[in-house]
Amino acid sequence: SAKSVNRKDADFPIDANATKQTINLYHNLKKLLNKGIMFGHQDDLAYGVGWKYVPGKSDVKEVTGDYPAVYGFELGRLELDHPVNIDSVPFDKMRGFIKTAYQRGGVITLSWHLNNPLTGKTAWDPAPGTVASILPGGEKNDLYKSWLDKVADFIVSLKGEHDEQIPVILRLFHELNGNWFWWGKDHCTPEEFKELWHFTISYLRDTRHIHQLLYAYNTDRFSSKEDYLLKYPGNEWVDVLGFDIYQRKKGPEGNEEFIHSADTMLTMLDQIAFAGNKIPALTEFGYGQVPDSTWWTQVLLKALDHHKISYALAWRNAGFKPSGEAEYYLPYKGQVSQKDFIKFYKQPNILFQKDLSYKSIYE
Ligand code: BMA
Repeated sequence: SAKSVNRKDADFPIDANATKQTINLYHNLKKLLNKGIMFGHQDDLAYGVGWKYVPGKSDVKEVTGDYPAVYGFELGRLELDHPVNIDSVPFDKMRGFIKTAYQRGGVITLSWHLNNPLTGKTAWDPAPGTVASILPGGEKNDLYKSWLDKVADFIVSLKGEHDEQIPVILRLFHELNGNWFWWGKDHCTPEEFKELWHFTISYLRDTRHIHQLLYAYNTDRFSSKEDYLLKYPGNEWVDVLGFDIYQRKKGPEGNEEFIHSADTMLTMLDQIAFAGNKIPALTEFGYGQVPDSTWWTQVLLKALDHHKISYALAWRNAGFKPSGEAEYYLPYKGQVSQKDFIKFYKQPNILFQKDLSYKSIYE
């Protein structure tokens, strides 16, 4: 006899009214944990090293012949009604990239480096009291709600070929244990952070009735489970658990440090996610300019290999900035780690687009 399932106890997204495709995505992400780790890239379809907005182009595709499985995009400046985001990607182009990626069975995740609503400066302006100011009763709560409305409108505009809403993993207030963003470590209390999280999710889900989202909580590097969970909003409020990690130190010592740190944190993340029935992911990673020709198989793979995580998202191939400085985290054609990246690509447990399909992700 079919007993009715209590959704609170069952394995579902935190949004009890999530769309069919969103629920399917949630279950498929869990299923795929047994198959491998999906490889992701921020702004993959928008630009790469030495190019911008070439239809169909992608640095990952140029090197491997395949697209990533996960596509990250960024909402920063949407809150200001700007037509282009913080990294100069026009929002109407982004909508097109997201639709393309979705139709081929790619997973979409969005980050948001939103400005500081109290000072009007950037996300990197950690003015004291900013979080408190946007909570209900705070002087900037109305402004914050108007920003959430813009994000909501954009998300609602993401539709597939049958007018269905495109599911998105929304990665809010990332790297919350670092001190660089206004929502960061010393700039709000755990209570304030949790309230901000609850308010934001409630606003999008219950006030704006958006039901195409999975919500990702993600820290920067962390030292213990307690550290990771210090401001955790609770299992009722999060679908995906992750952290961000970058290799900063070059050479063998830097490599060892990265493997050890990533491996240690992934072990803790695996345990926390398993206990809470959540989806673990490496929500952002990179080694700037990948100066080590075998970094993919000798460093990253060693850190990832024993872990069941849903995806690993490499940060953006911004290329050469006006300052002359280059920012990229994946090889492009001719880059020193290109060959090794192909070797990494061929690992059976590292999944790119050809390993997946619309059916295996959204049905
Ligand atoms: C940072 C850098 C910046 C970028 C920001 C938001 O890590 O890549 O260049 O503007 O992310 O995407």
